[in-house]
Amino acid sequence: MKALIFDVDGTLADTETAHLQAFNAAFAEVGLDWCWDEALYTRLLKVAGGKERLLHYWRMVDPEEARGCKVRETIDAVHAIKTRHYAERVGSGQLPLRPGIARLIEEAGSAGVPIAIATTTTPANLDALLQVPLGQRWRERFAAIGDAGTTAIKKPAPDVYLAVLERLGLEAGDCLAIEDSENGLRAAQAAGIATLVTPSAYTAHERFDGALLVLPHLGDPGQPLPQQLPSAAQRWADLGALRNWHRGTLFEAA
Ligand code: XBP
Ligand code: MG
Repeated sequence: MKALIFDVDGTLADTETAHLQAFNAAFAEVGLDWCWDEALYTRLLKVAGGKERLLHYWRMVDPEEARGCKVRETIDAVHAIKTRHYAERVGSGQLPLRPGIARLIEEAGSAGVPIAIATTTTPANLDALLQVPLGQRWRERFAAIGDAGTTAIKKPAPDVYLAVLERLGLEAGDCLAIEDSENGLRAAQAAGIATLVTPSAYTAHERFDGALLVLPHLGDPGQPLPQQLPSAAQRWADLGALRNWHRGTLFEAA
């Protein structure tokens, strides 16, 4: 295992409630009578990408209007407002990283293992989410960053993972992806990358066939996983455990 590739939303942090609130704040600000609840948003999350999600919903509620000439312009404008609201919600670090994320980033840095990001979210959201927990110079810690600014075609297409592999100069078989959703798992699998899934509340109901392993989260010494991990002596996923799982020694004696 030569590199770790992290998804962002739902994986680095449980961000989707903040995204949902930001979408609803944008609808209110522009006077749209749309208001998404968690049940609807959970369904809409099957469409990766906020702009794509907005168009999908518009076509659901008003197919005729969603064919209008100003649709693209309107979606871009609403999404820009949503992105501003999202930054206001997460920009001062009120959204913590999920268990084990900061630890694994530190472990990889100390071991000289490159880490990367492969996300469908808007680049500005990365700065808002990561500049407090990982510091102002957080970008320097990642060998490659693939996001909605670098890759237009969203998950479950493999494009963002293929772009990150190219930037890393590594083969798919040399990397491990960490994801939270079925879309993300399918994107990484389509790129040939073994994937560990840590579902979020929004994706716990999804199917993760073919995942290397599915865990509630990565755990930390202070927040151990409820059960012993395969071929790991402790109840949190550290670099050694990821290496074993990537190498395929999932169920060797610990
Ligand atoms: C999850 C997504 C994103 C976010 C919203 O991204 O699909 O669209 O829900 O962010 P990830 P935008 O690949 O990190 O799980 O509105 O900026 O798209
Ligand atoms: Mg995700």
